[in-house]
Amino acid sequence: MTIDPTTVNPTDTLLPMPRQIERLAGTATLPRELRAKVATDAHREATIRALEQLPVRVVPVPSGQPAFVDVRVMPGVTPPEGYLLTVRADGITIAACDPAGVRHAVQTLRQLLPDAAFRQRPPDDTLWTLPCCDVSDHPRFAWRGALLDVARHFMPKHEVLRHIELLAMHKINRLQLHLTDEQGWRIESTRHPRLTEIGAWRHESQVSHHRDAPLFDGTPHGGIYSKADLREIHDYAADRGILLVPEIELPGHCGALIAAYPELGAPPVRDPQVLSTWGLHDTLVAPTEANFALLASILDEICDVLPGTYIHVGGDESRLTGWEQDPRVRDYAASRGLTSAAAMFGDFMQRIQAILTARGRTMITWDDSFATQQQISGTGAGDDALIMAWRGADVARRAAAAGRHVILAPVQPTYFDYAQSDSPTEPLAIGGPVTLADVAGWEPVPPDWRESERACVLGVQCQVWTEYIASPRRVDFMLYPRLCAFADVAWNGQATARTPRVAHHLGRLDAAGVEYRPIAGPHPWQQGGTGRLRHRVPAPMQAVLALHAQAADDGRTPDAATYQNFGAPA
Ligand code: TNX
Repeated sequence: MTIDPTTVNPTDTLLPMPRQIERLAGTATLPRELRAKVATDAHREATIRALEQLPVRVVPVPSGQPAFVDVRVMPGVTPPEGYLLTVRADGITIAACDPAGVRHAVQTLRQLLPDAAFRQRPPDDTLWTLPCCDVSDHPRFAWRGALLDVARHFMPKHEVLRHIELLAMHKINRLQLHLTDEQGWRIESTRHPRLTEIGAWRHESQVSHHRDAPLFDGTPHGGIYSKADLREIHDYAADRGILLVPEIELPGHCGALIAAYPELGAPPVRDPQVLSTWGLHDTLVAPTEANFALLASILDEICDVLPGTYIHVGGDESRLTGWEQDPRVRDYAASRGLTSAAAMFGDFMQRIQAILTARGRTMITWDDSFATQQQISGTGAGDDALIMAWRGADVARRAAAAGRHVILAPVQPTYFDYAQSDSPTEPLAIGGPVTLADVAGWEPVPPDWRESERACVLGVQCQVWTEYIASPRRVDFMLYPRLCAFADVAWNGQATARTPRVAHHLGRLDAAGVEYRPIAGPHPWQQGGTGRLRHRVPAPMQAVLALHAQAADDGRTPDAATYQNFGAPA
């Protein structure tokens, strides 16, 4: 299906596309003062807030009085997050089983209006007309996530809030904030102030591609979210139906943490620094009783600030050789009868899980951690931590076959830090390409999976890692429009019409002020030119990943030399 912009029918351009939509004769026009009635007291405030996304003034009215919009929240009326929407010339009804469903219905309504409905200050002279229709809708996946890496490059709070607004527009319902890594620790701590005094900034950043001679910008970079900021981000997201999932990396990707508290590092590091280079590094957090006590205290403080169900604790890309070189770790392992690196890693993750379970939280890890568990126990079953599978469908299927809940986040095609085409007009990127067509054509669960394996798939997630993405403008460029196609996959829009709908949807993004990459290629000012962001041929990521898959399944992480052979980050 192609969408002809001259005869376009808004019901053909929705993104994500609802399950069922029937266009009826006639149109409705929103009154400038939108009288809204909410049947359920419990959800009145949330509903009014959701309706305020529409470009008119919302006036709540008590039951018994005439209203243009009538909202009912009734358990069981749809599957979770679903809604029934009717638009008639004389009024609109929304029925949903939960407040999330109401919000999604309002997002659909907004897309049925002219694109100007997406302006922060909608124009006064627009007639807010929409087609009469019946919509019946609910999502395919319960987990429709987006990861934003604020550790490699800090993004100011107001930009994170704006990012949340855009995710909600696409019915994304999870924001994983990658808050800690080698290159930065972003969370205020009262108990452990060195975490931000030391860990929240680095002297400079690597601006050279991993194939070039190292080049640094000589400019300090950093940033902190105070506890109040984080709580605000959490609440702001929750108001929009998005659950904030903090990611605290352990035991690898911990350079900033170890710079702040060097006693955590294994092998011992004399002058640990927040790293200004990208790629894999050798130092891990050492498993010792004292270190677990410190980690418990750090995680506890984060749990005090963020009430969400899930905490992601990384577990990826940990080169275990670091532990073997540390006598403290050898003593710890001996005291617990741990005889292999894999057993030590499994034990480490279990202890972190115990800390989170005591706080009523569910742990999430990258799939490397599952692969290690599988080596130890043979199955990897019997653990309720969620597995986020980044290395592809094979490891995801193994986790699902073991009865583990899985979130599909494969590099191809959900790594939106990768270049969007192989054209030299694309600016520097860490890998790729991942094209819009790759995303639009993605079927997350391969057809040969068994029913029992499919049932373990919680959902899907896309990621923006920010090694080479230093500003929110660049985040927009990398995310849009690929995120639009991703959102449609996550919700279950019709694959055949996906790309034309994305093209049409760009008008809404324009109105919202999103600096997306045009489908035909980057604007001149979005290209790398001849400067630091000049285009480079990306590393052969499939080969790098195959290497990763093999190494993680063998219980090791590829060493720097192997990486170098691929020209990939070391
Ligand atoms: C792999 S996915 C990583 C990140 C990098 C990303 C770059 C994963 C669990 N680790 O640390 O930022 O690749 O594309």
